[in-house]
Amino acid sequence: MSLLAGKKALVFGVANKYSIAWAIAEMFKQEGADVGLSYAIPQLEKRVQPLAEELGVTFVEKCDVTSDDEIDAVFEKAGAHFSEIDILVHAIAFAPSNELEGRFYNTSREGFRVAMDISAYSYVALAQRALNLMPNGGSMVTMTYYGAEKVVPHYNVMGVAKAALEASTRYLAADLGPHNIRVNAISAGPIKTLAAAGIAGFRKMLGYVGERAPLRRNIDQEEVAKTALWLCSDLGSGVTGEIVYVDAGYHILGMPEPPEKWE
Ligand code: NAD
Ligand code: 0WE
Repeated sequence: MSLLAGKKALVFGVANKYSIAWAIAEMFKQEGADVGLSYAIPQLEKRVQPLAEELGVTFVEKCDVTSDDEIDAVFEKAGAHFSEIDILVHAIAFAPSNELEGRFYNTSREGFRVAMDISAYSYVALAQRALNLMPNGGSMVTMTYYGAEKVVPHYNVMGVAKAALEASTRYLAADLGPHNIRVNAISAGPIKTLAAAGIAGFRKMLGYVGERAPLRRNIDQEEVAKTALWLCSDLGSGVTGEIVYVDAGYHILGMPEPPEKWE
């Protein structure tokens, strides 16, 4: 098929083989794209480098998105390596772990700032640099979650940050549309990745959602990657500013089916 033949993609957010970003990188490579990878901290190099080699990816750079200098440096290197890019993938989120337990009203000023900076502003920061490498247009995609729109217990300040991320997706789409750059977000159902591993009760949450979602199951990284593929290929040419759900339909429910007859 080779839906991305001749395309160049920069993928941010690979931590290990379970990362959504990794599934997207694999699929993009399989569809003919030239892929570059970026990871957050030096300790991840030993995880990401072998994955990159497995794919034959030679552009692997560290970038902590809290640093404008590191973002500038990685895009300078990307410009030297790729000269132009067609695709930006943003699969990054972080809130201090103490903010993802207890009540939202206890959110600290610092926890709010960090969650917003890393999980929402970073998409804007990467987009403004990517724009300079996309003279012929392109496509950008980020990862969001339903906790942006409805209250999900303990998602707390991450829900607020995802709401900002989704609004940023729309403002970026409006600004970059005239440059023939499309900007979208994928709202994924829960998946057991590193970012989910530390969450108390995550397995129970997977069970709850999987039993009630219209498709009566959970989704996986590959299904997210397939949607990233159509959004970033010519198949998505008319779509921008959109939040696309890859959640087995969970978000359409107003009230889940009762387990048995109610009367
Ligand atoms: P993951 O832990 O594999 O990926 C999160 C990435 O964010 C990691 O690679 C981490 O290094 C990176 N990151 C954190 N702080 C950073 C910083 N300062 N600079 C650069 N990178 C930084 O987990 P994942 O589930 O693949 O998460 C990817 C995205 O998908 C996140 O935006 C997450 O919110 C979103 N998402 C996840 C789920 C889920 O259930 N796993 C559901 C919906 C959306
Ligand atoms: O976006 C996410 C998780 C993002 C995340 C995860 C962590 C864990 C480790 C952000 N910051 C941190 N900080 C850490 O220290 N998801 C959509 C997965 C997720 O996380 C939840 C969920 C779901 C779903 C947290 C509480 C409730 C539900």
